[in-house]
Amino acid sequence: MTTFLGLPALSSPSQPAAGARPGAATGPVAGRPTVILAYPKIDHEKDYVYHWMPFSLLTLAKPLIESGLVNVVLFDGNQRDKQAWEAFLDEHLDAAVCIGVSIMTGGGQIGHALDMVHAAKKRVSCPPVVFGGPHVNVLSEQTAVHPLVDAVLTGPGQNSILQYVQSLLGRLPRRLVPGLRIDDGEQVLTGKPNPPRTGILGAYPWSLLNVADYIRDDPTVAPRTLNYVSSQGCVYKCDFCYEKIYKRKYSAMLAGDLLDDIADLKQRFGINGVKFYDADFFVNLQRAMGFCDGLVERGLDLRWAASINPNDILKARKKGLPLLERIAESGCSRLLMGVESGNDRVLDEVVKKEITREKILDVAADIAAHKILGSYTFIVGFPGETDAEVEDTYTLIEELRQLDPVPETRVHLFAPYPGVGELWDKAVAMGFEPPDSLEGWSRFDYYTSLTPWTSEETAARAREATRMRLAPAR
Ligand code: B12
Repeated sequence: MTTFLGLPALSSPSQPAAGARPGAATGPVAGRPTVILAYPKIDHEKDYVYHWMPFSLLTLAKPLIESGLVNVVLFDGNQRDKQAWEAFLDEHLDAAVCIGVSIMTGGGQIGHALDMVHAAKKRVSCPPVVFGGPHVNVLSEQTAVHPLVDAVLTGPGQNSILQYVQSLLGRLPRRLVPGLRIDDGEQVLTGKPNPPRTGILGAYPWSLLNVADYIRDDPTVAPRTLNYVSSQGCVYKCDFCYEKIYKRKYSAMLAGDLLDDIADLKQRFGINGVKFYDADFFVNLQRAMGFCDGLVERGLDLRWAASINPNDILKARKKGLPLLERIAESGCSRLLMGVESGNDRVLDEVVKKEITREKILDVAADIAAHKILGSYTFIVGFPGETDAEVEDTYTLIEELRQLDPVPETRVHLFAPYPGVGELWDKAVAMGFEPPDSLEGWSRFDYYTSLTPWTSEETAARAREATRMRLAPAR
């Protein structure tokens, strides 16, 4: 392992301090080791027009930069190609203390990750490669044993990456690194647990990326829309969902901090739309209302979109909070909601959605009455789901499409997420054979029929019922 002499003191950061306005200069400081963070390409759906920011890695970069211990550089494989990765390695590998790679299951990202690491490992100066991200959080062991992987970090990376780097620099014993797992073939080294509470997000180090590359014309939001993530985790129990790994713990930015960040982005990059990619933006109703009120009070004049659980709307009603009014007044143009099924047995027993078909229709009508575009997603092909139950989903879609504005609808095929919920066990018991290696997972495609009980006909019907306003040009 490379050793570094003359390391700067931990307490003397010269890169921006915690809470500094995002995007303040994060230029490299001479003599410091570098942490390379890599976001491998995702093979987007055909005709996909959007650009996504690697918020996972921006979140990790923050504590590293704030420590003053290392320089951080970020490579986004969704923006740059293989040749650019080679040039990036030429520039940064010699000073690198490690390469951190983020992977999620599906979308071919794992395969691209392996290609990138393979290219790095061909070079003599390649430092340890550590994997993290949603796929690692569900299959850490399988990832850790892969020959191209030196270590994995499970759980929220902002609470482990600095400690991992410190351990590489000989400043911290490995057993104190949260979520660490190293499998060198002879022994397995594990660190202390990394709890699911993620801590506060936001004030992302934007200067690690060219923000302009991520601004897009979104026909459902605004011509200059940027993505944003303001919370992690979710309090609901939906049995198919990856968010269960957070054990229903939810961490979110305060409304004021979020507004400060958004105002700053508007001022510096001229954005006029924000699309939130929080699992559920509205878990904390007071925060959500505070955000809406703040947008109006500050005169930010933005359009925005976010995901909501139908129960958030019902809870707000119970508390007498005018949630949808405020959402609409503050410029929200679109609410995305996982409806999952139109059948009450499936909603209750299979999905554990804690909602009924009748209430979904009620909530969707309320959204439409506020002139907000509803975007509803469904899943068909659950283990044990009958044809009649699937039919209920399609009749619900037809009913929803009578609303004005006519909602978007998207039908997904059920894909078992490794290790998440009873549904995974049921799927395996019913003959679903999960891949047993990273190579296998790299070919796992959520948009084709994955389970033995799902026919090509079912898949074709789901595609047909998917009606989204995707491309601005259309
Ligand atoms: C935005 C997004 C996308 C974007 C791309 C993301 C990007 N940056 O390029 C798009 C739209 C392209 C996308 C696509 C897909 N996505 Co997606 N996506 C998300 C979403 C909504 C937000 C991701 C995010 O930025 N989160 C915020 C950051 C801060 O959290 P994070 O990514 O989890 O990272 C934390 C940890 O995982 C860890 N970590 C992450 N990377 C690393 C790396 C290292 C080294 C370390 C130490 C730690 C670490 O630390 C981070 C900070 O706490 C999540 C759901 C969610 N709310 O997280 C789903 C999610 C990641 N997507 C998921 C999936 C399955 C997909 C798809 C494969 C399928 C689908 N139907 O959506 C497709 C792929 C497209 C295709 N053709 O097949 C799943 C992943 C499940 C899994 N087991 O991996 C998620 C969790 C959604 C869900 N609840 O099911 N997605």
